[in-house]
Amino acid sequence: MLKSNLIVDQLSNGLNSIVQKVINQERITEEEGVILYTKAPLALLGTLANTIREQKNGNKTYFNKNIHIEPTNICVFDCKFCSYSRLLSKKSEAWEYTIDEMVEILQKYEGKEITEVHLVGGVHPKMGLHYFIDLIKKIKALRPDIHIKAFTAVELEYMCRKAKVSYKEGLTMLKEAGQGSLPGGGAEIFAKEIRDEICKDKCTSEQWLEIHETAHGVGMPSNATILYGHIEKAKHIIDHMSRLRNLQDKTNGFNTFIPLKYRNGNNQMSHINEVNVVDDMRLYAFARIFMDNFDHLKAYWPMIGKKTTQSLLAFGVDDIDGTIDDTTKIYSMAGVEDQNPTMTTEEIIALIKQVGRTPIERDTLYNTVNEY
Ligand code: V47
Ligand code: SF4
Repeated sequence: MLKSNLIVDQLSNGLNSIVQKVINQERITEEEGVILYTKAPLALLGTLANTIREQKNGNKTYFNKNIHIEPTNICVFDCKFCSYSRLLSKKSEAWEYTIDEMVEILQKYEGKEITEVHLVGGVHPKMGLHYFIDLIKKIKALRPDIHIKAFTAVELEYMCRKAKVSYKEGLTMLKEAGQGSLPGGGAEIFAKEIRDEICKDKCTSEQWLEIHETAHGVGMPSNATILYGHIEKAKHIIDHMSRLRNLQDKTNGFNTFIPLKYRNGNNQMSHINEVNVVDDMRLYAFARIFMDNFDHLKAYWPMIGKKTTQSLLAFGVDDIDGTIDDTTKIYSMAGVEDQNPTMTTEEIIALIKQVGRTPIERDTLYNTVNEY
């Protein structure tokens, strides 16, 4: 139990009973979540989140050694927040790698200790299920030891539909080729009224959840995300987290939850201001409190920035993703500060140690690779 009765005594009744539940390690409801998220002072959210973080993960802060391969930025969909995709009509700013070119990217890492390839891109009409099965087999042939975390539910929905296979069939074929898990992208905001505004034409929330449930069923764990800080309200954030919490109760197949801050560079929603760092901290701390059945909370440093990542290690976060080696364009195209995201192992270790945490290199499934 937390010893913060002094703080609790000072709170108004509505908040007091909810905070007491959190202290007693009882699950809070969606309604209670809305009150806590909107009314609790930041310091209180932070104290609760940090206590839960330390109960679950102690002082440990996880990172991994990974690279991203982004097969293409051509996409048949048109999400309003996306700074990265190019429609087929705007091919001048687009790329589409061949399988050989992607294998060559990986060949450059021969002898280097990366444990994960994060393979995600736009939804290209000509890159289908069998193309990606071939790619995965070739990556595995080159580096059998590497974990392939590949394809958002958005890409999977499209490739299964085009190949006329069920999600279970498609995911089983990818798993047999060597895919290990799914990343968390494409979730955005599940509430229909918001999803219809920001990304109407891609997979629905129900399809996203069904694909992740099916992946868990065939033995592939996955991550989950939320895209926050645009037109959504507190009730949409909590509805989103609640749907993920319910699925986690059912399958226990999610490795981590990753809040993604909306960045407003070069997209159709650029008129929307980005939220401030206090809003970031509230969101992460609340996620740590509400998502009680998730073991890990990840701050993806290329998107949120290195300084905020350090602060978030006191607000519930226990994982900061990987070394990346400048292999992703998603966030640099959205205007983030760090245009060439890469950190050496030494830099990641220093970033974590500077704020008094213990760096742990993990693999994709959170097995310890090295302690520092
Ligand atoms: O689904 C796109 C987001 C996601 C913007 O699973 C944006 O380990 C902010 O999911 N501002 C894809 N976000 C990336 C993703 C991810 C990244 C790192 C690790 C993992 C993991 C998953 O990027 C999209 C969307 O939510 N996104 N545009 C933008 N302007
Ligand atoms: Fe395509 Fe993904 Fe960008 Fe949406 S977020 S337009 S699905 S690349």
